[in-house]
Amino acid sequence: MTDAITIDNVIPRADIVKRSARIGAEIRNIKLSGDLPEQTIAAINRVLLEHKVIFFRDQNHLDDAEQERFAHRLGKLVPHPTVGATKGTASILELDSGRGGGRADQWHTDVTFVDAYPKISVLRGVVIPEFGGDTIWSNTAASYLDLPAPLRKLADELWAVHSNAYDYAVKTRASEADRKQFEEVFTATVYETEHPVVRVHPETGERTLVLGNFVQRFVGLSKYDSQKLFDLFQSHITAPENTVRWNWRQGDVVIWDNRATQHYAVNDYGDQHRVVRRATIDGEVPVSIDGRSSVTRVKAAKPQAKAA
Ligand SMILES: O=C(O)CCC(=O)C(=O)O
Ligand SMILES: [Fe+2]
Repeated sequence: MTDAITIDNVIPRADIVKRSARIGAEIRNIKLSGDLPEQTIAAINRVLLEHKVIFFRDQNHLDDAEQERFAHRLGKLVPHPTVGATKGTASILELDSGRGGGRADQWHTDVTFVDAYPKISVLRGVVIPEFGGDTIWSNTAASYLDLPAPLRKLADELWAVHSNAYDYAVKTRASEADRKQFEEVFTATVYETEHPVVRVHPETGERTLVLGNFVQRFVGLSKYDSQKLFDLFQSHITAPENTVRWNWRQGDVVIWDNRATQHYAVNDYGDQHRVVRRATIDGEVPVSIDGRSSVTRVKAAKPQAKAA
């Protein structure tokens, strides 16, 4: 077999089905497990770097443990810094539509409020509604390249402050009670981290935009100017041409390169139940195009509210 028809001599090209020109491919005929040969893992990683998000149908054989055994082959598992991991797992974060924080209906890159935020997320569809509940990903390398030159130049020089402590009421459509309970856990430790708006991808060398819902403001700009500029950049990132949309079935697994994407879970399934579980792989501290690293400025335990 030659490389012309296979990836790394293991995945036939015919089993890689692109889902849009700029982002997303489905990989067929692979049964994910912790026991896959090293060559297959390397090939999956290569396809991931190229397409940014990859989709696998029919992985109903996976439970939390096997999902993590597979994910661990892609790197070191890391729990969510404030929410932690589901009991008995190293990193699994469950998103349940019936609970606070369970509907990720905002454009974001996972956990950018810390410096070395995760490089890869591996998400499994556990309970999928009959209609709605798709997830959308956007390619932040393609959207950088697609920026008009003056905006690209501006992005190259800008840094942004990311935090997990933001006004949840403004940014989510969840109910008041859900929001409060979630917010308390999610912000038990408050982080503020400065990232370059443009980072150099450590594996591909591509320039990618680092923005999304954890951004509070740009360094050196007022909140007011920051908001307008943020909206402008986000509108380029989320342009439909830079995105791909996945209609989940139970047992699907989706893997994204969290260094080169944002995503949004569409909240259009009403009160149907939806559960997805995410295993997360530790990332590297981002580096700007002029070689400077991201810095965490604040990491502070929030004082507990005293009972009256
Ligand atoms: O619910 C989804 O489809 C995506 C949830 C999400 O943002 C995540 O798992 O990081
Ligand atoms: Fe997410």
